[in-house]
Amino acid sequence: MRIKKITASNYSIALQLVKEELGEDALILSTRSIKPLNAGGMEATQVEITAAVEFDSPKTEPEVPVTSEVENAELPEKEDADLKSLIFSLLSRTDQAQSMGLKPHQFKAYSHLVENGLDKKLASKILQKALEQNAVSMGDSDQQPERVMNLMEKVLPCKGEIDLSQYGPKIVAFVGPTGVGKTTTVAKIAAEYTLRRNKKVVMVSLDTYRLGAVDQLQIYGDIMEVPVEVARGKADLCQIVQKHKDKDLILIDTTGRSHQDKDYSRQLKEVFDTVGGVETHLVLSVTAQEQLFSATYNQFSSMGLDRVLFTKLDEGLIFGSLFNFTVRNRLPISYLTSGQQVPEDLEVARPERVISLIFN
Ligand SMILES: Nc1nc2c(ncn2[C@@H]2O[C@H](COP(=O)(O)OP(=O)(O)OP(=O)(O)O)[C@@H](O)[C@H]2O)c(=O)[nH]1
Ligand SMILES: [Mg+2]
Repeated sequence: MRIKKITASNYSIALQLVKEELGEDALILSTRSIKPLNAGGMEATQVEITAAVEFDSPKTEPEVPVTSEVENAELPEKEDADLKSLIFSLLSRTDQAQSMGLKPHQFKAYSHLVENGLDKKLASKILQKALEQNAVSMGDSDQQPERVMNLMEKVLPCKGEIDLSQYGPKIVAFVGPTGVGKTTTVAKIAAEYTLRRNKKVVMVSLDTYRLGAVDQLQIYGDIMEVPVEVARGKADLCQIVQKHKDKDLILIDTTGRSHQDKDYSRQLKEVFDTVGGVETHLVLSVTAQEQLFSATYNQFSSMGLDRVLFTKLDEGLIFGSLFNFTVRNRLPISYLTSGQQVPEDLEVARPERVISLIFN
């Protein structure tokens, strides 16, 4: 292996020099900004890239002078990190994968994961882990997708269906942004437990905010012959829970609110704390931007979320964001929905299903 330090006035020149000096396969080991020795505060900051190449490749003489030994004063860490991320984005995907220590035969899997929305760092970690775990046999690139899929299945938290094994009624509330499918999902779950499992279910609407919200739930209730209650606050909800203490499952539908409504989760928490023992499922639509997932998580996390439920799989294009969100926040997935039909388009989340979505 040949290691070389290249110094230049900016990263794009330095990168060009690395390629000229060490060839296209050069691996970037580190980058930093430096000030030349004796810089009296007037001279321009330079950048340094340390790169390596496994075998010597043909090189051409650089057009810009290269210095390899420069005593230096480093820039503040944040600035250095920004520059590193800038240079990282300038690299081709192959270079990026190489700079993360991935082997050539892992590039394909890495690219596939990233194209399907997986966070680059997570994708790299998964592949590195797969390599560690299969250090001997990993050379067999044909089997790599299965190995990576198996590993991803193991780290993806899924908690399965609502568990009714506890004594007394199970209370489950569904919270999340507007229009993600909370009410429809409540109806689907009510139908599953009433019609298919013969359980006693009640649906409660905490949504008195939006016109027609109660009617929407009531229509489902009438069709399925499942009672529907409306709670206007914590006292109402306590009474309803008391009234239905003989039921197996109490499903609470809530108003959708924008992630900017910071006070909303505090209000809901107050209501649920008064009732006690409420399991909370955050409902997210896979059609939303990943940034909205994070903003919504920040909005609701203080109330104590127990599960995440993803809707509108039928409208989604790429599914890496499910993995990113769930693994990052360690919030287990409960259900997935993939259509408007009640109760058909509901399934209990299983890791292999989510991972197969990512791998198409
Ligand atoms: N394609 C598709 N549409 C869905 C799915 N789930 C719900 N919908 C549709 O999404 C729209 C909104 O559904 P709602 O259940 O009213 O959503 P909500 O979260 O209760 O909305 P708000 O109460 O206004 O916050 C409706 O047209 C549903 O039929 C799904 O899995 N796939
Ligand atoms: Mg609703």
